[in-house]
Amino acid sequence: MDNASALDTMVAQYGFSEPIYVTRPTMPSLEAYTALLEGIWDSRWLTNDGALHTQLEQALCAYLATEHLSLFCNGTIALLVALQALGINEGEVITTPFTFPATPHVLHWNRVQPVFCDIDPATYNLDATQIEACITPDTRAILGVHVYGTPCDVDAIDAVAQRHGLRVIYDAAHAFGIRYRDRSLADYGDMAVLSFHATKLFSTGEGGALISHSSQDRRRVNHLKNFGIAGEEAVIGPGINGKMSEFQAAFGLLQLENVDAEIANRRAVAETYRAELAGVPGLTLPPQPSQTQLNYAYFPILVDPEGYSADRDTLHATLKRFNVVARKYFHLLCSRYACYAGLPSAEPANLPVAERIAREVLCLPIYGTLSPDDSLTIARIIAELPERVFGNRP
Ligand code: T4K
Repeated sequence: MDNASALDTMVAQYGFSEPIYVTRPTMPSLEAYTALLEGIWDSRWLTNDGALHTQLEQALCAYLATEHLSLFCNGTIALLVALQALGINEGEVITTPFTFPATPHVLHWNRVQPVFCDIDPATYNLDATQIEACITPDTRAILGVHVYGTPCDVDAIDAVAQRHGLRVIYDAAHAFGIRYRDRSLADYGDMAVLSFHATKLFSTGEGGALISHSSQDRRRVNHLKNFGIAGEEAVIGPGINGKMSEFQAAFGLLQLENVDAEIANRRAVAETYRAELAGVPGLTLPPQPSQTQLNYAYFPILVDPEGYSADRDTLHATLKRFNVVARKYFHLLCSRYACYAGLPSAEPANLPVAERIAREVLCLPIYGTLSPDDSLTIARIIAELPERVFGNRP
């Protein structure tokens, strides 16, 4: 049988009738949401520190075991405000190229030049041993990303920051609910930011939060996310509008009730993938960091073209034939975007590990409502393709 017919046979056996996306939000009960909407209608209070907003902030502080949390309209504006609140609005900030565009873009919007540092092949996060070599007299901070929820080397980053008087900010967009060494991962660094986008484990449609470490910092953040307004006739600085509305907060309150079940269901999907894909030559399964309670927000695999007998792009395209829409998070590297490619630190030769991971990574579908049968089928497709289709190539 030639490759095309072998693939047709497999698609007939395993293909899905509807697309299976990389993620789907688990929706709360519409009835429960409608009940909260009725309260909003009665009170006619839609945004600006409403009752549900306050309730969600308190509930999140309790769930994440953190004290100083500010809700935001999205994670990107929260990051922008974190930098402003820490006075980082000039010079350079060391960051990773292996992330979503929001991370370097918030630096650009704060007139800060991103300095890309290579990543660790085991965690896909900033390689802490290479940070020091990126420091110049203009360096102000380190902006780490806990990619896929794997903790950065927080101790080593902290040590470098202390030695050089730098601030540490974490883009913890992927890290909701993750505990590292018995503490919320979002609690590390001078400030950290979560995303509550529709594609995230815990979602308010659009939304996010900023975690700081003192009431003073939190007050400053809250002023900055409300145009700098500190009183009826007081504007303390050039703030922005980063507020979360009551509609988002209502959704969040209901999501929070389900978040432990969501993590448990995702964990089952991750376990199915691990069991089925563990022995497949050429595949590297996601990092399993120690002392970490994971949230299973992503399931990134690496595809070594020699071992697997097809490269990542071929697997990605072939999965689409089965209606499986995996995603290449994060290809292109941010250092490859036209707006950053001219920076000396963006030179691909400086970032060999990030370049390879971006070439090989593929995030498989994972979400709480993905059925055990469907995750098993996806794993079987990936496991059987080399022998049944790719291995047949002349
Ligand atoms: N830092 C990092 C490291 C991040 O990953 C992100 C966001 C941020 C910062 C910024 O945080 P926010 O400002 O967004 O709060 C998505 C998300 O838009 C983005 O939030 C997220 N990271 C990134 C990893 O993924 P796209 O362009 O891949 O999304 P999209 O629309 O292609 O959606 C992916 C799949 O999700 C769809 O195929 C189906 C499903 N989906 C999506 C939406 C929007 C749904 O089922 N329902 C939906 O409403 O970026």
